[in-house]
Amino acid sequence: MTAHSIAVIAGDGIGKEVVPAAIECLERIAELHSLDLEFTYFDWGSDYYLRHGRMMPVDGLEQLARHDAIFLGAVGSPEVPDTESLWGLLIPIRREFQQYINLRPVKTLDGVRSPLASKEPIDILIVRENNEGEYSEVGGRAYRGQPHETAVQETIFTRQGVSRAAHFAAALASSRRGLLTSATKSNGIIHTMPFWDEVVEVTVRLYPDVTLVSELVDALAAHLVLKPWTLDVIVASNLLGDILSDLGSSVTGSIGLAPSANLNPDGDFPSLFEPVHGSAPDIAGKGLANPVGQIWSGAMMLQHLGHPEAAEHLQLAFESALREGLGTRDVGGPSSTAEFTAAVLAAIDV
Ligand code: GGG
Repeated sequence: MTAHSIAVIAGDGIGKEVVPAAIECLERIAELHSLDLEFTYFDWGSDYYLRHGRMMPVDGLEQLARHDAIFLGAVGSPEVPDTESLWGLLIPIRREFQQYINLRPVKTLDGVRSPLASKEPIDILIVRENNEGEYSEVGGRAYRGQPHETAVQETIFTRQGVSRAAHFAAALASSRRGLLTSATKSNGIIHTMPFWDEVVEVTVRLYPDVTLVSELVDALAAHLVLKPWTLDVIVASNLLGDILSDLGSSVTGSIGLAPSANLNPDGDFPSLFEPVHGSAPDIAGKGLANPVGQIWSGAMMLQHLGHPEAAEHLQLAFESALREGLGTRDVGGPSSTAEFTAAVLAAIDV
């Protein structure tokens, strides 16, 4: 039996509902595929912050480093400043463990009500650069409270950072339809974005079977809404990738569907798997949360841990529950979080 130790952080809001739902499915899959998944639970997040003044303990990263993977729900609470919840937990994990790729699939799923339901199937992989770019702590505020108060925030791109994201995306495109679209805004952002374009172009030249198209992000946003089926792999900076993936998943039906893998492709550190959505405090505790993004993230984790058959089994199970029209309300279905999870468990056993 293969053993994997998995650190579980349900976090905040609907994270506390979708993580247990996904763990139930993972446990059933583990049983059927003879996998030994050892889950260790950490009560870190905004409640922990309200008790201790920090999102995780001082040695939190050291504790996580002992695990093979991290399974996260959501972070963010109305009672804690957003900067604290993100920079106190998720961003340090992504950085410490060199999870420089955030892979976010955007895919049409049968049985999901979508604003674009009548069009072609969508199958896009968004590769978001995950360690630098617009998510930078370089900057500051001056003259607080005065009329000339000023805020400065620097964007940081490094040749190494852009190049490794471009390599990852180009290799993916090469294994698929061979089309790589790079999101940029080089006409307005005149230093960092042309540098991004230059490094991506030089890198992708090493993949002769990949066609690179650079699109201004505003045009790409429209493209994603109007003709998403013509896109294959998208590579984008930290902020642009985040925005495009929320948009993409909404086009396929709901942000609640979208999974993500924060990958350390070099395998030196644990990777982290989380849905794209946040903590959604407005629906938390009501049984309305869609657990698909979390369950799908679990399938991506199984794939990453070297169990493609188990991953596919889980993927087919939630796709089948959706196809039967048993989705949650956000995708036009009748189910609560628990009812949909029960439908996935039943599909696993078929
Ligand atoms: N699923 C994790 C979560 O809570 N994400 C919300 C969020 O705003 N994440 C920021 C980011 O991915 O940059």
